[in-house]
Amino acid sequence: MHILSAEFITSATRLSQYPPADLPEIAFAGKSNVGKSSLINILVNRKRLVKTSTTPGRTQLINFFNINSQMTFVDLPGYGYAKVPIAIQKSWKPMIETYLSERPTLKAVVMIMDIRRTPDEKDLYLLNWLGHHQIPTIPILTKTDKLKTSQQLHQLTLVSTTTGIPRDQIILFSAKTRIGKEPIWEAIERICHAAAL
Ligand SMILES: Nc1nc2c(ncn2[C@@H]2O[C@H](COP(=O)(O)OP(=O)(O)OP(=O)(O)O)[C@@H](O)[C@H]2O)c(=O)[nH]1
Ligand SMILES: [Mg+2]
Repeated sequence: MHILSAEFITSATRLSQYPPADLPEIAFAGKSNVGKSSLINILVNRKRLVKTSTTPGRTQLINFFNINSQMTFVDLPGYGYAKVPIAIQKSWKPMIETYLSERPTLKAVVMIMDIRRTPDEKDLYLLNWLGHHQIPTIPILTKTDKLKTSQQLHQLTLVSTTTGIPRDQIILFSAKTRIGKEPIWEAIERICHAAAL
């Protein structure tokens, strides 16, 4: 994908604040601090289109980005960080589930997990929820630069077993080395293309 433009559109918490649903949309989901915003920046070749942070729970709104006037990327707030105020933690579920179930142009969710961790009940809940609602899911294991190749393969097997996702469908990624960038774009373009038919 050749990126000509990548621009912030708006932030939202409620349905009434979403921008018009006029382009195929890809959402990025995962735990707080897992690297969602970093992954989006790499995909669109921008250093700081999306704010990243070492403080987990920074992205607390649904952020919409226009990519090439061709598709919309949506950076979803991360879940599962204990230090986020309880009121915000509680608002996460309805906020995300409303977005995921009510957005007519949503084509796929890029589901990002840390390669060093075993998916927990929150990850599994979201994966099941997406499957139940028949929303295509692109599973990513990120921060691969933190592990040796042999450890990466070990974790890949573990994640595949825990989630039930076949090994060959899980994409290994690193925002540091940029490995996995092309396979993620291919998966996104395949889904957008298929949805357009
Ligand atoms: N080594 C390494 N660090 C990464 C990678 N991806 C992200 N990080 C770091 O992880 C931290 C969190 O990254 P973000 O992209 O802000 O994570 P996020 O999922 O958007 O976080 P929230 O918005 O708080 O939910 C930052 O310090 C990033 O630099 C990666 O692939 N490798
Ligand atoms: Mg973020």
